[in-house]
Amino acid sequence: MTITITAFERSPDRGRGMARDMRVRWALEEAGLPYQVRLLSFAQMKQPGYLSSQPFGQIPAYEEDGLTLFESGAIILHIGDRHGGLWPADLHGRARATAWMFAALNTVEPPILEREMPKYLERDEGWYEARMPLLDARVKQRLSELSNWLGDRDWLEGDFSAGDLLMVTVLRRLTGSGLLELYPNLPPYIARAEQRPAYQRAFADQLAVFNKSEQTG
Ligand code: GTB
Repeated sequence: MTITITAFERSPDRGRGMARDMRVRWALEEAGLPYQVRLLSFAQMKQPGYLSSQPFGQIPAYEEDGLTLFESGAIILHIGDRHGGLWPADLHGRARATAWMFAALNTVEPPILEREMPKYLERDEGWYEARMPLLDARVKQRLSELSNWLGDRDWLEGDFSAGDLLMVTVLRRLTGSGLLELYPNLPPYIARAEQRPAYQRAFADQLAVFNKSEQTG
């Protein structure tokens, strides 16, 4: 069994682990699976050959034993189903972890991305300053609800699961915004996850790719 994922040959996040290969790398490390990485330029991601693996020309894509997958959430569901290690063995435990995976991707991530995009793309628009408080408020609403659920738990449900893995990768997008710190249990939650050996290995590996790309120009 050989697992191959795709990633940026030079990540625009400069090795901060914000791109979506990070969550797949982390899941593979949690599951104890070795994997290879195929590095792609932006131009290669848009080639017909790659679009047959990832229809939207994005990273990550995933290959294993003749199966090609795209969408980081679907990839992580597959890793957990096929190899274990990402949620409890019982059906209810899997269902609860899956609910949190969808919550991360479908409920918490969208307002975070909606807030982030204008910062890069629409800063010069006349409405930018007026719109940001509204986008901040939508993020804060979700963070407040998440913080209330988490309370003094270590993880969203009992033990660490792929729900936490995805939630933390989503929350990390807010690093430096000052919003996470408004909810005192969220920064320690993220820090707990980042201390996991599997996270640290995944982070180091993606950072090494970026550092190498800097050296080779
Ligand atoms: N829903 C898909 C999934 O979860 O797999 C989304 C995949 C996706 O958005 N991939 C991005 C991509 O390939 C990279 S991760 N973009 C190229 C394109 O669409 O042409 C998104 C990302 C990029 C950069 C930063 N950053 O610089 O901080 C963070 C996240």
